[in-house]
Amino acid sequence: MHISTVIFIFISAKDDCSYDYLEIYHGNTSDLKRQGPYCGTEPPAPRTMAGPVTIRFVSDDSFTAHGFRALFSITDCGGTLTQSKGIFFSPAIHPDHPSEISCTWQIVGPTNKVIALSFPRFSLNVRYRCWQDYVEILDGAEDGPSLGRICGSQSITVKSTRNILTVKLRMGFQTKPPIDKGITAVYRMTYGVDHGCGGTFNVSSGEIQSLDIDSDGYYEPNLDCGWLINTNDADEVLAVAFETFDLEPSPNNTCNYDYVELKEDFNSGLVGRYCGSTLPTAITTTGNKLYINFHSDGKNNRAGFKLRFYTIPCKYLHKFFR
Ligand SMILES: [Ca+2]
Ligand SMILES: [Ca+2]
Repeated sequence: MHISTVIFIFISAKDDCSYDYLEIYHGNTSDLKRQGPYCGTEPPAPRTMAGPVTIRFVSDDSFTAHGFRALFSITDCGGTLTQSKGIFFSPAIHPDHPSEISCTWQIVGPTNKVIALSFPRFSLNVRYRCWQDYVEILDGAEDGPSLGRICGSQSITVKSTRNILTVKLRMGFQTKPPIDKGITAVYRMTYGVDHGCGGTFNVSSGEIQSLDIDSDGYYEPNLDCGWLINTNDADEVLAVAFETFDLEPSPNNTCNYDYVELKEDFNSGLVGRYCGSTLPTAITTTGNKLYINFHSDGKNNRAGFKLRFYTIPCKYLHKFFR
Protein backbone atom coordinates (compact mmCIF):
# COMPACT_ATOMS: atom_id res chain seq x y z
CA MET A 1 0.00 0.00 0.00
CA HIS A 2 1.29 3.45 -0.88
CA ILE A 3 0.61 6.48 1.28
CA SER A 4 0.45 9.75 -0.64
CA THR A 5 1.00 13.08 1.04
CA VAL A 6 -0.12 16.07 -1.00
CA ILE A 7 0.75 19.61 0.06
CA PHE A 8 -0.85 22.44 -1.88
CA ILE A 9 1.29 25.51 -2.14
CA PHE A 10 -0.96 27.87 -4.03
CA ILE A 11 -4.07 27.85 -6.14
CA SER A 12 -5.61 30.79 -7.88
CA ALA A 13 -8.88 30.67 -9.77
CA LYS A 14 -12.13 32.60 -9.97
CA ASP A 15 -15.47 33.01 -8.26
CA ASP A 16 -17.54 30.11 -6.92
CA CYS A 17 -15.57 27.31 -8.61
CA SER A 18 -17.95 27.17 -11.54
CA TYR A 19 -15.26 28.47 -13.92
CA ASP A 20 -11.79 27.17 -12.99
CA TYR A 21 -11.28 24.63 -10.24
CA LEU A 22 -9.30 21.79 -8.82
CA GLU A 23 -10.62 18.44 -7.64
CA ILE A 24 -8.89 15.71 -5.65
CA TYR A 25 -9.98 12.10 -5.99
CA HIS A 26 -9.05 9.45 -3.49
CA GLY A 27 -8.54 6.92 -6.27
CA ASN A 28 -9.19 7.86 -9.87
CA THR A 29 -11.75 10.22 -11.43
CA SER A 30 -14.29 7.43 -11.92
CA ASP A 31 -14.41 6.97 -8.12
CA LEU A 32 -16.98 8.83 -6.08
CA LYS A 33 -14.49 9.84 -3.39
CA ARG A 34 -14.12 13.41 -4.61
CA GLN A 35 -12.73 16.22 -2.47
CA GLY A 36 -13.36 19.79 -3.60
CA PRO A 37 -13.90 21.60 -5.90
CA TYR A 38 -11.32 24.17 -4.82
CA CYS A 39 -10.80 27.63 -6.35
CA GLY A 40 -9.97 31.20 -5.28
CA THR A 41 -6.72 32.17 -3.56
CA GLU A 42 -6.92 30.04 -0.41
CA PRO A 43 -4.98 26.79 -0.99
CA PRO A 44 -6.68 23.56 0.14
CA ALA A 45 -5.21 22.08 3.33
CA PRO A 46 -2.46 19.45 3.01
CA ARG A 47 -3.65 15.88 3.33
CA THR A 48 -2.39 12.31 3.51
CA MET A 49 -4.29 9.53 1.76
CA ALA A 50 -3.82 5.80 1.36
CA GLY A 51 -3.51 4.47 -2.16
CA PRO A 52 -3.67 6.35 -5.47
CA VAL A 53 -4.67 10.00 -5.64
CA THR A 54 -5.87 11.89 -8.72
CA ILE A 55 -5.76 15.67 -9.02
CA ARG A 56 -7.97 17.16 -11.72
CA PHE A 57 -7.56 20.75 -12.87
CA VAL A 58 -10.32 22.27 -15.00
CA SER A 59 -10.18 25.71 -16.65
CA ASP A 60 -12.80 27.33 -18.87
CA ASP A 61 -12.15 29.45 -21.95
CA SER A 62 -12.05 32.87 -20.25
CA PHE A 63 -10.08 34.59 -17.43
CA THR A 64 -6.83 32.92 -16.46
CA ALA A 65 -4.99 33.35 -13.11
CA HIS A 66 -1.69 32.21 -11.61
CA GLY A 67 -2.75 28.58 -11.32
CA PHE A 68 -1.53 26.21 -8.67
CA ARG A 69 1.44 24.20 -7.57
CA ALA A 70 1.20 21.04 -5.46
CA LEU A 71 3.94 19.01 -3.79
CA PHE A 72 3.56 15.33 -3.06
CA SER A 73 5.48 12.45 -1.56
CA ILE A 74 4.75 8.72 -1.56
CA THR A 75 5.60 6.40 1.34
CA ASP A 76 5.39 2.62 1.35
CA CYS A 77 3.41 1.01 4.14
CA GLY A 78 2.71 -2.67 4.65
CA GLY A 79 3.94 -5.58 2.55
CA THR A 80 5.17 -9.14 2.94
CA LEU A 81 7.91 -9.86 5.49
CA THR A 82 9.90 -13.10 5.25
CA GLN A 83 13.08 -12.44 7.27
CA SER A 84 13.54 -14.59 10.38
CA LYS A 85 13.02 -11.48 12.51
CA GLY A 86 12.26 -7.85 11.85
CA ILE A 87 10.66 -4.59 12.83
CA PHE A 88 8.03 -2.41 11.17
CA PHE A 89 6.44 0.94 11.88
CA SER A 90 3.37 2.97 11.13
CA PRO A 91 4.18 5.75 8.64
CA ALA A 92 5.21 9.07 10.13
CA ILE A 93 2.39 11.60 10.15
CA HIS A 94 3.09 15.28 9.81
CA PRO A 95 1.36 17.08 12.71
CA ASP A 96 -0.34 19.52 10.33
CA HIS A 97 -1.55 16.94 7.82
CA PRO A 98 -4.85 15.19 8.17
CA SER A 99 -4.29 11.52 7.59
CA GLU A 100 -6.07 8.36 6.68
CA ILE A 101 -3.84 5.35 6.68
CA SER A 102 -4.52 1.72 5.97
CA CYS A 103 -1.58 -0.69 5.90
CA THR A 104 -1.41 -4.49 5.89
CA TRP A 105 1.71 -6.46 6.76
CA GLN A 106 1.83 -10.19 6.17
CA ILE A 107 4.59 -12.09 7.95
CA VAL A 108 5.36 -15.42 6.32
CA GLY A 109 7.76 -17.90 7.91
CA PRO A 110 8.98 -21.37 6.97
CA THR A 111 6.30 -24.06 7.44
CA ASN A 112 7.97 -25.46 10.59
CA LYS A 113 7.83 -22.16 12.48
CA VAL A 114 5.24 -19.82 13.98
CA ILE A 115 5.44 -16.03 14.34
CA ALA A 116 5.73 -14.15 17.63
CA LEU A 117 4.77 -10.48 17.50
CA SER A 118 5.00 -7.72 20.10
CA PHE A 119 4.68 -3.95 20.15
CA PRO A 120 7.44 -1.92 21.86
CA ARG A 121 5.37 1.16 20.97
CA PHE A 122 1.61 1.13 20.66
CA SER A 123 -0.39 4.34 20.88
CA LEU A 124 -3.56 4.85 18.84
CA ASN A 125 -6.56 7.06 19.42
CA VAL A 126 -9.41 5.41 21.28
CA ARG A 127 -12.58 6.17 19.35
CA TYR A 128 -15.76 4.22 18.79
CA ARG A 129 -14.39 1.10 20.51
CA CYS A 130 -11.42 0.68 18.17
CA TRP A 131 -13.56 1.15 15.10
CA GLN A 132 -11.68 4.08 13.57
CA ASP A 133 -8.04 3.68 14.67
CA TYR A 134 -6.92 0.14 15.34
CA VAL A 135 -4.55 -2.73 14.79
CA GLU A 136 -6.15 -6.02 13.92
CA ILE A 137 -4.11 -9.20 14.10
CA LEU A 138 -5.19 -12.19 12.02
CA ASP A 139 -3.96 -15.71 12.76
CA GLY A 140 -3.06 -16.64 9.22
CA ALA A 141 -3.61 -14.80 5.94
CA GLU A 142 -6.19 -12.02 5.54
CA ASP A 143 -9.03 -14.52 5.80
CA GLY A 144 -7.65 -15.99 9.04
CA PRO A 145 -9.42 -15.72 12.40
CA SER A 146 -8.93 -12.42 14.19
CA LEU A 147 -6.82 -12.51 17.34
CA GLY A 148 -8.32 -9.16 18.29
CA ARG A 149 -8.71 -5.54 17.32
CA ILE A 150 -6.78 -3.23 19.60
CA CYS A 151 -6.44 0.54 20.08
CA GLY A 152 -5.33 2.96 22.80
CA SER A 153 -2.11 2.10 24.61
CA GLN A 154 -1.34 -1.60 24.66
CA SER A 155 1.50 -3.90 25.47
CA ILE A 156 0.59 -7.23 23.97
CA THR A 157 2.47 -10.21 22.62
CA VAL A 158 0.82 -12.70 20.30
CA LYS A 159 1.88 -15.85 18.56
CA SER A 160 0.39 -17.35 15.41
CA THR A 161 -0.83 -20.93 15.22
CA ARG A 162 0.96 -21.58 11.95
CA ASN A 163 3.56 -19.82 9.81
CA ILE A 164 1.55 -16.78 8.70
CA LEU A 165 0.43 -13.76 10.70
CA THR A 166 -1.30 -10.70 9.27
CA VAL A 167 -1.28 -7.25 10.88
CA LYS A 168 -3.69 -4.57 9.69
CA LEU A 169 -3.26 -0.97 10.78
CA ARG A 170 -5.87 1.67 10.27
CA MET A 171 -5.59 5.27 11.34
CA GLY A 172 -8.71 7.22 10.47
CA PHE A 173 -9.06 10.75 9.23
CA GLN A 174 -7.76 13.15 11.84
CA THR A 175 -7.87 16.92 11.62
CA LYS A 176 -4.91 17.41 13.97
CA PRO A 177 -3.19 14.11 14.60
CA PRO A 178 -0.89 14.02 17.64
CA ILE A 179 2.53 13.12 16.27
CA ASP A 180 3.17 10.55 19.00
CA LYS A 181 0.42 8.29 17.68
CA GLY A 182 1.53 5.17 15.88
CA ILE A 183 3.00 1.72 16.36
CA THR A 184 6.32 -0.08 16.28
CA ALA A 185 6.06 -3.84 15.92
CA VAL A 186 8.77 -6.49 16.22
CA TYR A 187 8.38 -10.06 15.07
CA ARG A 188 10.41 -13.22 14.92
CA MET A 189 9.97 -16.78 13.72
CA THR A 190 9.83 -19.27 16.58
CA TYR A 191 8.23 -22.53 17.75
CA GLY A 192 4.59 -23.01 18.68
CA VAL A 193 2.13 -25.39 20.28
CA ASP A 194 2.53 -28.00 17.54
CA HIS A 195 6.27 -28.20 18.35
CA GLY A 196 5.78 -28.56 22.11
CA CYS A 197 6.16 -24.88 22.94
CA GLY A 198 3.05 -23.80 24.85
CA GLY A 199 -0.52 -25.02 24.89
CA THR A 200 -3.61 -25.42 27.04
CA PHE A 201 -4.25 -28.27 29.47
CA ASN A 202 -7.69 -29.16 30.78
CA VAL A 203 -6.63 -32.40 32.44
CA SER A 204 -6.13 -33.35 36.10
CA SER A 205 -2.40 -34.02 35.76
CA GLY A 206 0.38 -33.69 33.22
CA GLU A 207 3.95 -32.86 32.44
CA ILE A 208 5.57 -29.79 30.91
CA GLN A 209 9.16 -29.42 29.81
CA SER A 210 11.42 -27.02 27.97
CA LEU A 211 11.68 -27.53 24.22
CA ASP A 212 14.74 -29.27 22.83
CA ILE A 213 13.79 -29.64 19.19
CA ASP A 214 17.13 -30.99 17.96
CA SER A 215 17.55 -33.35 20.98
CA ASP A 216 21.05 -32.16 21.79
CA GLY A 217 20.28 -32.00 25.52
CA TYR A 218 19.84 -28.22 25.59
CA TYR A 219 16.73 -26.10 25.09
CA GLU A 220 16.48 -23.88 22.04
CA PRO A 221 17.36 -20.16 22.08
CA ASN A 222 14.80 -17.35 21.67
CA LEU A 223 11.80 -19.22 23.01
CA ASP A 224 8.63 -17.85 24.50
CA CYS A 225 6.40 -20.79 25.34
CA GLY A 226 3.19 -20.16 27.26
CA TRP A 227 1.06 -22.90 28.82
CA LEU A 228 -2.30 -22.49 30.50
CA ILE A 229 -3.45 -25.13 32.96
CA ASN A 230 -7.14 -24.87 33.71
CA THR A 231 -8.90 -27.35 35.97
CA ASN A 232 -12.39 -26.09 34.96
CA ASP A 233 -13.48 -26.74 38.53
CA ALA A 234 -13.74 -23.85 40.99
CA ASP A 235 -13.33 -26.28 43.90
CA GLU A 236 -9.90 -27.39 42.79
CA VAL A 237 -6.44 -25.86 42.97
CA LEU A 238 -3.24 -26.87 41.22
CA ALA A 239 0.00 -28.20 42.60
CA VAL A 240 3.23 -27.93 40.63
CA ALA A 241 6.47 -29.77 41.36
CA PHE A 242 9.67 -29.36 39.35
CA GLU A 243 11.53 -32.60 38.68
CA THR A 244 14.56 -31.13 36.95
CA PHE A 245 15.72 -27.54 36.66
CA ASP A 246 18.76 -26.06 34.90
CA LEU A 247 18.39 -22.64 33.27
CA GLU A 248 21.01 -20.02 32.48
CA PRO A 249 21.67 -18.12 35.71
CA SER A 250 21.80 -14.33 35.85
CA PRO A 251 23.55 -12.02 38.35
CA ASN A 252 21.69 -11.51 41.65
CA ASN A 253 19.08 -14.01 40.49
CA THR A 254 17.31 -11.33 38.43
CA CYS A 255 16.46 -13.97 35.78
CA ASN A 256 16.95 -11.50 32.94
CA TYR A 257 18.21 -14.09 30.43
CA ASP A 258 16.24 -17.35 30.63
CA TYR A 259 13.41 -18.02 33.08
CA VAL A 260 10.29 -19.94 33.94
CA GLU A 261 7.48 -17.76 35.25
CA LEU A 262 4.36 -18.98 37.04
CA LYS A 263 1.33 -16.67 37.23
CA GLU A 264 -2.20 -17.15 38.47
CA ASP A 265 -3.58 -14.77 35.87
CA PHE A 266 -2.52 -13.78 32.38
CA ASN A 267 -1.02 -10.45 33.39
CA SER A 268 -0.95 -10.60 37.19
CA GLY A 269 -0.73 -12.88 40.19
CA LEU A 270 2.98 -13.68 39.88
CA VAL A 271 3.80 -16.83 41.84
CA GLY A 272 7.47 -16.88 40.97
CA ARG A 273 10.15 -16.36 38.34
CA TYR A 274 12.89 -18.94 38.37
CA CYS A 275 16.35 -19.36 36.78
CA GLY A 276 19.69 -20.95 37.63
CA SER A 277 19.99 -24.55 38.72
CA THR A 278 18.28 -24.62 42.13
CA LEU A 279 15.14 -26.73 41.99
CA PRO A 280 12.20 -24.40 42.79
CA THR A 281 10.08 -25.55 45.73
CA ALA A 282 6.68 -27.10 44.97
CA ILE A 283 3.81 -24.59 44.82
CA THR A 284 0.05 -24.68 45.17
CA THR A 285 -2.18 -22.15 43.49
CA THR A 286 -4.98 -20.20 45.21
CA GLY A 287 -7.30 -20.57 42.19
CA ASN A 288 -7.93 -23.18 39.51
CA LYS A 289 -5.76 -21.65 36.78
CA LEU A 290 -2.04 -21.36 36.22
CA TYR A 291 -0.04 -19.68 33.44
CA ILE A 292 3.47 -20.96 32.84
CA ASN A 293 5.83 -19.04 30.59
CA PHE A 294 9.26 -20.23 29.55
CA HIS A 295 11.57 -17.63 28.03
CA SER A 296 15.06 -18.16 26.64
CA ASP A 297 17.30 -15.49 25.14
CA GLY A 298 19.67 -15.89 22.18
CA LYS A 299 22.58 -17.74 23.84
CA ASN A 300 23.77 -20.00 26.70
CA ASN A 301 21.15 -22.73 26.49
CA ARG A 302 21.13 -25.25 29.36
CA ALA A 303 19.48 -28.60 30.04
CA GLY A 304 16.13 -26.97 30.87
CA PHE A 305 13.30 -28.02 33.14
CA LYS A 306 10.62 -30.61 33.60
CA LEU A 307 7.63 -30.17 35.88
CA ARG A 308 4.54 -32.13 36.87
CA PHE A 309 1.19 -30.61 37.74
CA TYR A 310 -1.89 -32.12 39.28
CA THR A 311 -5.18 -30.92 40.67
CA ILE A 312 -6.17 -31.09 44.32
CA PRO A 313 -9.78 -30.72 45.52
CA CYS A 314 -9.86 -27.78 47.95
CA LYS A 315 -11.43 -29.93 50.69
CA TYR A 316 -8.29 -32.10 50.83
CA LEU A 317 -5.86 -29.21 50.78
CA HIS A 318 -5.31 -29.14 54.56
CA LYS A 319 -4.37 -32.83 54.56
CA PHE A 320 -1.65 -32.29 51.99
CA PHE A 321 -0.11 -29.11 53.29
CA ARG A 322 -0.65 -28.95 57.06
CA1 LIG B 1 18.48 -28.12 21.59
CA1 LIG C 1 20.04 -18.14 27.45
